[in-house]
Amino acid sequence: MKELIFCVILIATGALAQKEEIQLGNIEIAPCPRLCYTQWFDRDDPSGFGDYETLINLRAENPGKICSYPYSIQVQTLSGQDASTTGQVFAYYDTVNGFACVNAQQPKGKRCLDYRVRFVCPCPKWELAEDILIKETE
Ligand SMILES: [Ca+2]
Repeated sequence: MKELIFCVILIATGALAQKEEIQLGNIEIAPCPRLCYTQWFDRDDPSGFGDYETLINLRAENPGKICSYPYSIQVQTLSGQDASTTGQVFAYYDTVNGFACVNAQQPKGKRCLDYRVRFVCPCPKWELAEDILIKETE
């Protein structure tokens, strides 16, 4: 995460413009990875114990689609409302476990809403290759 924040700062200040590597004094910095969102995943409904969008299950069901170390996770309801604004309680909501909303943990006996998740990962190689191809043919 520290690297990502550093990259964002560098990008914001224009320090990375058109450069594969930059030098700050004597410190050489590797190029920052380009980041992409994965597709949205909605593998569970809250009809049982809750809505379990866990990384272990998502990876098993979508091989190769989620990187090993996502930079961040985004969660929203199927209608597009951000999870943090629903007032519901979450068992976990992170880039290690994924996301889970447990019905029994919700206030006033309410059931979890149906959520979907996506992750920020380094862009897939084919996408980068396409980008390079476009630049070469311009
Ligand atoms: Ca769901």
